[in-house]
Amino acid sequence: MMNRIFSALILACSAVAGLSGTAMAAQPEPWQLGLQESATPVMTDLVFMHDWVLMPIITIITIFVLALLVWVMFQYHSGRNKTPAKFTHNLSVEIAWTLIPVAILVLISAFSFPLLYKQDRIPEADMTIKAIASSWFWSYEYPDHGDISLTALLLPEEEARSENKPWLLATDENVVVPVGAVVRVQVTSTDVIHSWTVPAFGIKMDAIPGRLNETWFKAEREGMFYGQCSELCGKDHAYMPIAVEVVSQEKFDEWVNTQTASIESPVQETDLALRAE
Ligand SMILES: [Cu+2]
Repeated sequence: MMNRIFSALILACSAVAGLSGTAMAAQPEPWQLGLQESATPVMTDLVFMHDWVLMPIITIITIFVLALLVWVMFQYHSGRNKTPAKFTHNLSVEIAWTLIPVAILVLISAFSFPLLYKQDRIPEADMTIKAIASSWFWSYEYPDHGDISLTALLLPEEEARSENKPWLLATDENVVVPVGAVVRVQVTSTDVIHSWTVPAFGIKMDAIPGRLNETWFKAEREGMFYGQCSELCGKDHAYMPIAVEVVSQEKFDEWVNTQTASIESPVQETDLALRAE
C-alpha cells in the first residue's frame, strides 16, 4: 500500500519537475526519479508500459483502496455504528473482487506479453557481440569483425575525474557499436552469475557460467550509454561497469580497422621472426 502511494508520488513529482531523461550521456543523474531516456525501440515500449499502463493502474487502485479505508473508518466508526454487522460472506462482493482483478491482469498482459516477446525474439542481427563476465570485469568479443576482443576495466577514480567521465560507470575500453544496427548480445560468465545491464537500452541479461544467454538492442542515437553489473557477484560487484559507445557507421568501421590492425601486427611480427630463423 505505502509502496503504491510512494510510486504515485514519485510519478507525479517526476512529471512536474521533468526530471527524467535530461542527461547528455545515458547515466543516472543526482535526484533522478524517472527512468533513463530511451535509446532503443524496446526501451521506448518499456517506458510506455511503465508510464501509461502500470502507473495509471497502480495510482487508480491506490486511490480507490485509500478511499475505501477512509470511508470504512469514517462510516463504521464504533461511535457512529453502535451494533456492528455479523455477516461473514457476501457473494456479489466476492465475485466482484475476484473478477475485477482478473480483468485488470488481463488488461496488463495484453500490453506486457507482446513486449516480452519483442525482447525475447531477436530480429535478424547485423552483428554479434559476446559479453563475458569475470569477477570483476567484463570482456567482449566481436566474432563478425575479425575476432576483436577487449577487456573493459573500471576506469580508476583519478583518471575518470581528469577525463570528466563518470567514475564507477566509465571503463578503460568501451564497447563500440554502430548506430541503427541490430546487435545480438551473447552473455556468459567464466565464474559466478553476473548480469549485463544497460538501462537506456532496456537490457538486463544474466551472465551464467556454462550457458549462453542472448538478447539484442538497436541503439537509435549516438552517445555514451552506461550500465553496471546487476547481479550481486562478490566483493567488487560495484566495480564492474558497462560502457557502450554508439557511433556512426563510418566511425565504427574506423574503430574496427584500428582494432584489427592492433590484433594483426604482433602476429605478423612473430611470423617474420619465425621466417628469419
Ligand atoms: Cu556483479
